[in-house]
Amino acid sequence: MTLTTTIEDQIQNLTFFDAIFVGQEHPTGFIPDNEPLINYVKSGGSVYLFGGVAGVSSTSADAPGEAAGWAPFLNEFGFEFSGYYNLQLVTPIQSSHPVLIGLDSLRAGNGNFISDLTPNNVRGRIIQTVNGEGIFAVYDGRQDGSGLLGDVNLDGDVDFSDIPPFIALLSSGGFQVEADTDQSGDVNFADIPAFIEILLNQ
Ligand SMILES: [Ca+2]
Ligand SMILES: [Ca+2]
Ligand SMILES: [Ca+2]
Repeated sequence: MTLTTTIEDQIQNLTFFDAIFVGQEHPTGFIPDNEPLINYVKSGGSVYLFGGVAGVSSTSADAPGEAAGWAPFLNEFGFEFSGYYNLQLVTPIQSSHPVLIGLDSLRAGNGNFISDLTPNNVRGRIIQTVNGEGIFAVYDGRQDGSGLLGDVNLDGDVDFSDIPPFIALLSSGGFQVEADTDQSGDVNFADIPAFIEILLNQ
């Protein structure tokens, strides 16, 4: 594991890392060029981005600046940070998403809430809320696709032609975001009722 506190230098050479944990630099408020991070994710890299860094004191807190600084990266994957800090500390976890398995609660610490700008594209989505606001979100870029729930054959709409690939996926035990209709983080028989409901509502 490589720990660096100089993101200015490292941001241009990300392929060196297996995964990246990154946020605004403290206390300078520096936010690196988002473009290398976007390219890193698109080429298969994993990034954990945290918000709520603020400055050296509450008087230098700049939540709108922090939200704006990460907007290119977040917008690329359908998200945006709120322009204020949420005062949220310990968050009870109800999510069944795999990244949160085994957790009853998770301490965040006064960050920016996160919104999903593309509710019809579940490749990027909120996985835990607090009072209706997004506090943790994921973007799953393992495969290209529409991100439309139920569109298992990835042709941009949901119809009966999505049934055979859905059944094939159930049999194979594979994963695809579009087939995970109950948004649990895996594809299994529990996804059948929601899949049928989506089909019938088309
Ligand atoms: Ca989305
Ligand atoms: Ca389809
Ligand atoms: Ca599921």
